[in-house]
Amino acid sequence: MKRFGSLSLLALTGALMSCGIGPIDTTAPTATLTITPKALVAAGTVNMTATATDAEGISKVEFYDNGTLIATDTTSPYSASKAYAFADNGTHTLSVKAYDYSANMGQASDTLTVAIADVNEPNDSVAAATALSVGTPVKGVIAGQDRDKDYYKFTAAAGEALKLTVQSVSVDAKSTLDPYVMILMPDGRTVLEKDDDSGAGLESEIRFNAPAAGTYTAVVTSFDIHDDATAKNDRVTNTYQIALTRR
Ligand SMILES: [Ca+2]
Ligand SMILES: [Ca+2]
Ligand SMILES: [Ca+2]
Ligand SMILES: [Ca+2]
Repeated sequence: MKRFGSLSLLALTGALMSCGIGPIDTTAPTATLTITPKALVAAGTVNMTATATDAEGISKVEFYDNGTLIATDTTSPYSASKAYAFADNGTHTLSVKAYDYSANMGQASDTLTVAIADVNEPNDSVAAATALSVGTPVKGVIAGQDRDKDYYKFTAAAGEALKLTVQSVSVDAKSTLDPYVMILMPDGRTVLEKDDDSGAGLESEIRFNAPAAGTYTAVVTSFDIHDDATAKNDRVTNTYQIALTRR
């Protein structure tokens, strides 16, 4: 039996050699990944460059962001790029998978930190409020300080029927914010209305009629900061969108 087996293997090897097919490749390619930059504090593009080597040659290199395929490159130098915006805040594992012609795969990865700042900061007082107009939503984040509050100002006519919403996961599935919002009268002190979760899920919504013509202020923060005078809630993933509409 042994003799028969080795003869068989010899015959098979001979047949493969005569067909011009070499030994079966089971060695995975080696890969490296370089990402530039490794951290983003403003919206921008990240460039990924990979090297991949294999005795048999490389058939393709795939680029992934948190496990999602973003690009495939079949020619060296292997590269890809991706634009990141506010809603991408958080940690991203960028990785490459390099394949040879026998489907062996070698991989490499690195970490990208996206912490894009709230462009409306500092908006921590009535005097520094960001302008908000009907029909034009504004995006922000409760981050950058232990107890961030974001102030927005808008004008309303007497009796004007309006709706103010502060959405978190509805507009950014990765948002960690449980929003809380308060509307101040034109004196900048008297609270007209406040809301925690009248919107979808934990999101805030206030429907109101402006009692008088003037400039009102909306103050956005997290429920934690509102509820606990010592709570700290500083996360780049505390993203939200504030919007004012007529109803
Ligand atoms: Ca190989
Ligand atoms: Ca903020
Ligand atoms: Ca602020
Ligand atoms: Ca809430």
